[in-house]
Amino acid sequence: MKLLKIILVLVLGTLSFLNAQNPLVTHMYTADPTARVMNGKMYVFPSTDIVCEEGKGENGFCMPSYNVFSSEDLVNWEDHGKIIDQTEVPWGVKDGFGMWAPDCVEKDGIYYYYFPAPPTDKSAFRRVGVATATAPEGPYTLENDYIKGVNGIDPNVLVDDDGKAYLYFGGGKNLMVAELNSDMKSIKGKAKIVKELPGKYKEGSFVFKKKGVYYFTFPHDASGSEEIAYAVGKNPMGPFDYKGVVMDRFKDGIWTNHHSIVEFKKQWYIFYHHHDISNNQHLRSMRADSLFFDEKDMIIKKKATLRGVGLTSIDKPIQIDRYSDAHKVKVSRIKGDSNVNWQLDYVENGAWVTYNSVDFGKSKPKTVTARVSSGLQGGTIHVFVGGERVATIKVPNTGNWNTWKEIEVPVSKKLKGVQDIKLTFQGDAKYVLNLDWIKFQ
Ligand code: FUB
Repeated sequence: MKLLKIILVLVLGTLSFLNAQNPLVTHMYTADPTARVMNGKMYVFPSTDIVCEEGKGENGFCMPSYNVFSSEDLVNWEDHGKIIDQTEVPWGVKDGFGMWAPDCVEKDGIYYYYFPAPPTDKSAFRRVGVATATAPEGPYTLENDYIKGVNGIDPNVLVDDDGKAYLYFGGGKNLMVAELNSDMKSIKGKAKIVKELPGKYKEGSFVFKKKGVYYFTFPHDASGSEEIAYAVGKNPMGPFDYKGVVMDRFKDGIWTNHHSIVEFKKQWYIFYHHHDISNNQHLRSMRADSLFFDEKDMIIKKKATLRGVGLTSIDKPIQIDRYSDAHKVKVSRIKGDSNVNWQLDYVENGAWVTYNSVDFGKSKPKTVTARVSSGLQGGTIHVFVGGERVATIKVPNTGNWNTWKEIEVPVSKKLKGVQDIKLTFQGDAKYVLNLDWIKFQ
């Protein structure tokens, strides 16, 4: 089986193993990522966005199925493929395209996958179903019916330290909670409203526990698109005390955000989504960023980044357009490139860009190459590693802004270990160059 997998990977190449900053994968659209540490690896259970056929889906979303991804380093992601398709859900509309945000938890060696779907009995907008497996990547066996008494979207499950489990769900003015029975497939009594949360639209609850405190986090449309907010409490059923915003709302044409928060190898992360690849709010891509707590264990508000998480090794080009911070640059997709590929576009004189956590290992590269274009007189790129200038790249006019050249220059210092990179750009014209990537060799 393992050999077959290796052969498949070799044949399919980057389709199965993907090198990521943000977004995490680029070969398909992935939204609503629920990240879980399972068997020492990070698994992500997102939903899938596809382009809607006329008249299909709801609210502009067409979401037919679920894939599972995993990673050991949060950089190389393996796509384990599709685990559930809408056509297989016994109680679900076979062409509803309404497989919205899912969750998966492990209890006593069984993986319970919770997902919303439109029911054929039309009893609700969404019902929540369960599927079980003995491994996170499946195969999953679907239950014949949805969970009775659960009516809404975005299921999220917390398995508490005492073995009790709680199901959070819903979207709208109210979010709901119910204790799960020990079968993990039915609820105890009636679901109740999680009170004390701010008004206006909320959805996508994600509850985690840290040092005995329950963090109830949720996307919340407080003013025009969703910010991720949170409240804390001492009981998984509430009450919760509203604390503030975890991630500000996007203001660039995407209304949703949907997240999960997880600790992995002593670092906390927030997984969420944006419309990086498509610039279309119905075709989203999952992302991750590091998350930090203050000395009182309150969440420090996170600014979404392109750089994302993990160390970038130098054995591949560094996609510098996924920067940590930047000044006077903009990012756009490279026209005519069949892969999903971005560039720093029309970089201005005086611009700079930083890219953190590049792992040079012991490689001590001798040169750095930049893939550049310029329709004007070009300019100069100064390359700084660990605060020290190590190379200067002179970029000529390459013919036009879409004619790319790779320019290689020597590196003046022995580079090793994990370092932050900074590039500065100078030229005589306002617009100096376009930059696709840099590579150390
Ligand atoms: O992805 C469809 C819906 O959009 C999710 O269920 C919500 O949380 C929002 O992300």
